Amino acid sequence: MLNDMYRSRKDNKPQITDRKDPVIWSDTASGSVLSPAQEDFYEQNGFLFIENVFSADEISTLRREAETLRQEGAAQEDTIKEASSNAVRSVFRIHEKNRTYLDLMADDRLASIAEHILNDEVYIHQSRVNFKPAFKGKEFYWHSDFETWHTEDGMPRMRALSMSITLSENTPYNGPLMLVPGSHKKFISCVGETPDDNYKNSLKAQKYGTPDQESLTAMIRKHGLAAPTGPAGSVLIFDCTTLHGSGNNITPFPRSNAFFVYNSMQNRVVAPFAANSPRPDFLATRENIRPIRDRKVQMPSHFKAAE
Ligand code: 6CS
Ligand code: FE
Repeated sequence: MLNDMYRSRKDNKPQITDRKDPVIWSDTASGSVLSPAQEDFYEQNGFLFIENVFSADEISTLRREAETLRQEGAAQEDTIKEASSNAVRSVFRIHEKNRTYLDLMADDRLASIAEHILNDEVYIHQSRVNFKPAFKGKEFYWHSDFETWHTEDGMPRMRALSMSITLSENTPYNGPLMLVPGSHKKFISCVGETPDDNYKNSLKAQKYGTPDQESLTAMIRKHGLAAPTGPAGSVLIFDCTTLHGSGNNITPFPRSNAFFVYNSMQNRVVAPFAANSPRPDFLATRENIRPIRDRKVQMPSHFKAAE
């Protein structure tokens, strides 16, 4: 068993410890696709919001394909419904089910940034569309993605990041993703052993692996909150450990975002650090891990390619 550098869900009280990994793994002076100011902002805050990365035409294609995934997914295990309605909350492994999203994951506007920050070839640990539908889109409570990916998926180090592509306008009103700037420099351990098959509940409403209110209050009092908003076609890049969450969407306007989680090929998942068994492949790629540039990344035969 690899040394557990980030203990969580094993003790009866929470602990805030320092991050043991770099935020930007490459020498920031060398050939970055980000400006020095963008690099500095990301290193210090643990996220970076870039507006208007994709054109209106590209976004309308992405929205059309997301709608296809939403309708097709209805009865599949990788489609999660809201707890309080039949509305679709998330569809996972979009890069395996749809040619448009398979191409998007390797789009240079995304992949080259991930490869630079993680200083390695990368693969997709997880992909999804979170629909946060009008009126019915429910919260994603405060959490650090890495705490779950480490304890339940077996991700060893903090050498992964998420890219969220806004498929609809993210406004201050329709449940924008909120982040705690600078929280990625600390690791908050959580209390409470992981129940078996936890994902069957956590993807609807996360209860295990969420920071205690005292730690959250301390972090938010110290660092404040940010809720980047902007037009469809923007990209939010955030470190695997940055604390984030989002509230209910009670407006008539959906807040649908596509997410790709890029993980370094040197940080492939091993056995879970605090769960009895690994989560299914649609949540954490485990079989057939290949760099995204290896275009032989085939869609599994059981998914038909989008036209
Ligand atoms: O458990 C996970 O992997 C997912 N849960 C949340 C709330 N964010 C990251 C990821 O989608
Ligand atoms: Fe998350």
